[in-house]
Amino acid sequence: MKTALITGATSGIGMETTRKLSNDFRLIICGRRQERLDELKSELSKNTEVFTLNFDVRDKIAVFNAIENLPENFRRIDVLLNNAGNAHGLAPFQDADLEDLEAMIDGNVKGIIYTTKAVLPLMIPNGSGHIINISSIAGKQVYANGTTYCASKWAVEALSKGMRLDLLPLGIKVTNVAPGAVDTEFSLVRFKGDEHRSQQVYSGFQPLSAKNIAETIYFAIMQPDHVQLADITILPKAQADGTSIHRN
Ligand code: NDP
Ligand code: 8X3
Repeated sequence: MKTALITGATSGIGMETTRKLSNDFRLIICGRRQERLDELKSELSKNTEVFTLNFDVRDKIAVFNAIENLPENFRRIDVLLNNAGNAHGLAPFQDADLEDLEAMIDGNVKGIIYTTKAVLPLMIPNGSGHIINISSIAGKQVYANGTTYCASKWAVEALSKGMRLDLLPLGIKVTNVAPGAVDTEFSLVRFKGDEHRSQQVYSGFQPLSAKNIAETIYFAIMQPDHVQLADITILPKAQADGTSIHRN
């Protein structure tokens, strides 16, 4: 059985994709909330072997320690889902909290760099592999008050394109997935626990669900070896681009 490593498995897109993969892959599930990792592990252990890794993707040493010390039966990684990430705040650049901006660059960009650099030595010897990076519609189009979140996702787009070029001779595929509005804990985190503000983001239209994205990722992963889905943008029917949402 092949092995998949999923970052941000404790919530939203990462959790649903982990569930979707659990009939086909041995799983390494990552996040900071250990109790959620443990719950997911006990839920899925009837389907497959599950190993939990607790680290903050911003912490370079923690990322490398965790992945370098994986047990022997999890040391061949076939699929890496770089999903961990969040937005922090929604404010004009001049007013935005500097720590929020750092958290987005460190989590959404450096997190992918650290995790991928740590995983590649466990993927390259196989002569095959698949990396899926979760970008966003915010990686295609900049919107007001989201400057640094958008910058982080434009960087994910560049990382996906560049990795696809550099990993070409190594037989490793790279898929970039750019969703529009998905109803997860994303807005709750962006608005620092403000449930009312978070719910407003998804009001008056039907947003995507984490399951919709999980099924898309699964579709990309299950393609024949010679087929590489390079770039997938997925929007709710009611959304046309980063800022155009038709609400009732
Ligand atoms: P959630 O908030 O529901 O999930 C985010 C996940 O990322 C959690 O499992 C969280 O785990 C993990 N995570 C966040 N920061 C860190 C960190 N520093 N270290 C380790 N893990 C971290 O949001 P989504 O499922 O929506 O987000 C998943 C990805 O999808 C993100 O990259 C997001 O930018 C992207 N996205 C989301 C969209 C949306 O509308 N929801 C649209 C487009 C893209 P824990 O807190 O346990 O560490
Ligand atoms: C999350 C989608 O448009 O709120 O990446 O930035 S958006």
